[in-house]
Amino acid sequence: MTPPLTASPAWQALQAHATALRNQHLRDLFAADAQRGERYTLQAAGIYLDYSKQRITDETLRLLLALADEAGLRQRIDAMFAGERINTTEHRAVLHVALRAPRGADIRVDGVNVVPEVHAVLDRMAAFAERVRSGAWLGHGGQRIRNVVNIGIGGSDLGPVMAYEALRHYSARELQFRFVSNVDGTDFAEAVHDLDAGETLFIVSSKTFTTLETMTNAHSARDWALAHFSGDVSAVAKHFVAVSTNAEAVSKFGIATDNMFGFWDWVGGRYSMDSAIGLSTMLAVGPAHFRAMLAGFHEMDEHFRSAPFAQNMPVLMGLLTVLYADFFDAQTQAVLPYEQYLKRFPAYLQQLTMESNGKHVTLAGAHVDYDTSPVYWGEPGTNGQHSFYQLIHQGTRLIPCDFIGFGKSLNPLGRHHDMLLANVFAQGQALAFGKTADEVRAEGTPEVLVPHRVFEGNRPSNTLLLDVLTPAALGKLVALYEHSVFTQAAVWRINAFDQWGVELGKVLAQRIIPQLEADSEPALAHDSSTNALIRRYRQMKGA
Ligand code: G6Q
Repeated sequence: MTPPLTASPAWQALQAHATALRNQHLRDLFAADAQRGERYTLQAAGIYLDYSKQRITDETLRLLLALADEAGLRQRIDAMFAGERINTTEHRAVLHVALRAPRGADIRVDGVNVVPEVHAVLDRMAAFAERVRSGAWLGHGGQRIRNVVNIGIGGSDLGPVMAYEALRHYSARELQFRFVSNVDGTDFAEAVHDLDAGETLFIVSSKTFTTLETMTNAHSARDWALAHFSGDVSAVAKHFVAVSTNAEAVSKFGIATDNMFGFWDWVGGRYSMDSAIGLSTMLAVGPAHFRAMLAGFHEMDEHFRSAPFAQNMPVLMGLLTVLYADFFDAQTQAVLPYEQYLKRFPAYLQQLTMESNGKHVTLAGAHVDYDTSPVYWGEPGTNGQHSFYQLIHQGTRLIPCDFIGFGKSLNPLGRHHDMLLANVFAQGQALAFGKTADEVRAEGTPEVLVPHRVFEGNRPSNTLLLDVLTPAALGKLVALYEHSVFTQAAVWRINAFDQWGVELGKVLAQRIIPQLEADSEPALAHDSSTNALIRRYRQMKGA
């Protein structure tokens, strides 16, 4: 029997090593090695990673790599690419890598090559996108489509929103894009407030086509559109398309399967922005840019699959996350893109990382006795600097940071970009090296203020540099984090591809909905708090 992770030789060795490591300061590590800032760097798929400001030595890296070997990471990677059903609790293969495999590649599920199907859907999406973008696709009343509203939630929303914002520079400006996810009616009402239904296309994006929020919004959208067309249901065909794996439910809703773009059960929701779920992205940026994004994803996939672990960027980043979560007690991880277009990237990553690795049992069902995913969070720079960075610099918690910067701006404007990048470098520097009491005193600071102005430093960070935010660069970046998450899960022996934790609340809500809607006072048998809240709400709404 395999010993528990915490009893394994690699884990134990790392634990012993980390005790000494925790007392080492980055100032000393840099002082001891003039080459450190160049040695602990890596270039892969056009991304430059500087991890020299991590609290590591050669020995730490050796032990982390041993942990990856012991975890069977190589075999896990091979199993994913081979289409094995590594999502064991749902008995599914995990093949988002097939979504971006080039035409002609061969990736099999149960002996069937899925790549031709992937490209067949991409081709249909492209033909549709071209028709809408060129104005050949007309609304029911003969108007050109000017507004695209994606209705979806979770994995069917966060990727599309993030990618739309990230690639806005490349988008067709004559089309407006809106995203509706929340079951709060305000989300839908505000999204369509100023839109003309005659020139609006809805994409109902739902893998299952049963999700409460999405179906509720889709029905409201249908009502809203049909009100414009005096109830003429034939208008649905021109104003609604679906992205789903559930053809039956799609046609029941009234969307012809001709207007449905499919995907497969081996694509997890949070790994689906590069499937047909990315239809809004393709409508925005066009098929060529979408394919360039897929090529970027693929380049990182190939790097992850083939690079030795010591030079494997997602592997190193994943292992560093494990190091801080389990050996430095870091509770969170900040992702700080210095690129305005990536403003929704942290929100996207929250689902990717936390829904994947927020797990408390191993693949075998045993309760873990170590921490799994940290909380991921962040905001685009430099805004965060004027807000929560205070805590990162001088608070009591260790928060590893990923800084993401680009060599060129898509909107070069005077000195802006140099100032932006100066801030990236300055923040990493301040976090790592801080400012000692002697340095503070030397500036003439009154003694009483010295402790307040000391920066302890020794706060770790990665700096990721890319050339410019292209569709390909976005693909590379997303794949980098996907595979970092995969690496973490392999070490933690958890299933990164299920999400049972979102089920309970959904089931309970289904029980409560009729109690809120009932005409007469329902008999309630919940706990006393839930009972009282339901009664109070019924009073508030005047039931
Ligand atoms: C993602 C999750 C979840 C899912 C949504 C929407 O990995 O499974 O966020 O994407 O619940 O599901 P549907 O696409 O089925 O509506």
